[in-house]
Amino acid sequence: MQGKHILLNLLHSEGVEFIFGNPGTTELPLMDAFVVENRIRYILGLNEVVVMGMADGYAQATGRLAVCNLHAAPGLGNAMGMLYNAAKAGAPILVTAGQQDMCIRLTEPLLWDDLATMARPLCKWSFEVNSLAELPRAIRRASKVALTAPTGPVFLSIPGDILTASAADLDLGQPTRIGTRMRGDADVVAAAAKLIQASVNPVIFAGDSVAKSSAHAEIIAFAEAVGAPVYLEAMANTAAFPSNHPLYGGTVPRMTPALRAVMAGHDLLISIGADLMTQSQATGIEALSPGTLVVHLDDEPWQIGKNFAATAAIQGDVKATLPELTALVAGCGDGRREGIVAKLAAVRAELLAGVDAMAGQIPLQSQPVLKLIGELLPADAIVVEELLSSGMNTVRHLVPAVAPDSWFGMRGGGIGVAIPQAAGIQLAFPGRPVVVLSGDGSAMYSAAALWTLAHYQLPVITVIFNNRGYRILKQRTRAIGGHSAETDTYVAMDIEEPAIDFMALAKAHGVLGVKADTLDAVRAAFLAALASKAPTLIEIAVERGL
Ligand SMILES: Cc1ncc(C[n+]2csc(CCOP(=O)(O)OP(=O)(O)O)c2C)c(N)n1
Ligand SMILES: [Mg+2]
Repeated sequence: MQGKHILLNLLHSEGVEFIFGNPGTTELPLMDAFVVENRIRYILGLNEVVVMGMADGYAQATGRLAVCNLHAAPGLGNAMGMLYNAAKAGAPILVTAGQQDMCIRLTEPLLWDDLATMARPLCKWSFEVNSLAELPRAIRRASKVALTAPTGPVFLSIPGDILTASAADLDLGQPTRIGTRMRGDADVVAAAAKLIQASVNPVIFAGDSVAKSSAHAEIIAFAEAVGAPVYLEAMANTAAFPSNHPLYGGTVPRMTPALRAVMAGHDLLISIGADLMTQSQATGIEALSPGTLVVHLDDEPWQIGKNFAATAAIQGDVKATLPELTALVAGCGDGRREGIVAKLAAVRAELLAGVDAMAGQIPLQSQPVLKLIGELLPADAIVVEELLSSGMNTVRHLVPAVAPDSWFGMRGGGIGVAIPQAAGIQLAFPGRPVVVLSGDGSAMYSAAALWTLAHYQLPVITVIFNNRGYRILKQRTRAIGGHSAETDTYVAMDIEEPAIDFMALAKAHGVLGVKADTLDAVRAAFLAALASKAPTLIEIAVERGL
């Protein structure tokens, strides 16, 4: 049997459903094998940003192994930004790249480079397969490593002559899966419970590990027992805590002064799988005030105590570990829970009243649009959010992020990921509405993903909040208080002259385009897109002012 068929057999036995790819000469034997392959589907992206973003979306939303196949050094190079995002999100992806044949490697042929070294900083394991005989062990190991907590991308470089070589009786081996429900150390859990009981005003930060562990019931029971507000981690990605729960407080700001304001008055920080604390810029102020006690539970030991000492440091799976901790602190929040709920409700009511007060404005403000979309969103929808200035810390108050697999957004901060991710997610969940909320600037990094939506008839609704520029960068430039702030001039942050013609862009890629510049038009366009079950791009002109 030839290497190309052996590779597909191995991937099939690892449970792989899709290979997201963009082919070149080094992948041609594999593409040839797909002519007779009917178990795994090859999904074409028109560039590697799209390919890697799709694999990321699929892997995050399912927790299953995604495979992407890139073309030699330039293909891997193009994918690196999205591989960075996938690594930050811990997405279990087997990244493969076709390599030039081993017999000419030494001559440094076109498109060749040291692929394993290129990928290594962003992957848990990175290796170039050197013979067909090595391939089964390499695929088995790579798949296991990607899916083992903390999950994440791995990389294999596969020279073309491995795919064309033949082997008669190669032992393909079997998959290995390490059980994921690791319980934390009981002594440390008991120590954490003591800290929580002694705390006067604890606060909980929730992160991706909660959603990955499907631990909503467990974190809700814990938060209610402790009687503490729950915020999502700074680069909030998943719905780590349901945004419609009365103890939901919002997302943690990504700038330390604002974060310190959230932390004011709290004597204990309990991180349930949240990273402490990804900031988007240096401010010269530490995220936590000195002496703040920290309880940290995560399956990722690297994150525990990484920047701030954890007084009680528990390595374990959230779903498996939290019930024990909850049992030990039962009732300790009874005296304060109602007061906290009332305070959070008042903050939310004020926010919503402010949003309603903006509802009549034209050009539309983003927040009333988001609130409307939140009202129209079907309960089983999956949102992929890349809104920047149009979303910031309030988006989940307006568009509910409820189920652990219902929301994905910007874990790594490399923009252009949302439309590709949505394609991968829609392939995994064909029956569920998938909605992208994107800035105009972000969408342009991977607009070619629209073609994939059209080609495979993936009914993703892509909503573009078009303020014709990089508004968040203007806001941040103004904040540094230099020439831009003095003159209200921002260099290279407008997308005008020409403005992007999103209707033509949609049409060029085979996607229906609709413009909606009033709330009524947004409602009509969104409902029509949901009903049509066809990929649709809705462009909404929103406020440009800072
Ligand atoms: C790959 C990548 N390139 C550049 C940036 C820097 N960047 C951050 S936000 C932003 C602009 C986003 O514009 P848009 O999506 O229109 O959102 P807006 O700020 O207008 O709300 C840019 C260029 C980035 N984060 N990632
Ligand atoms: Mg913009």
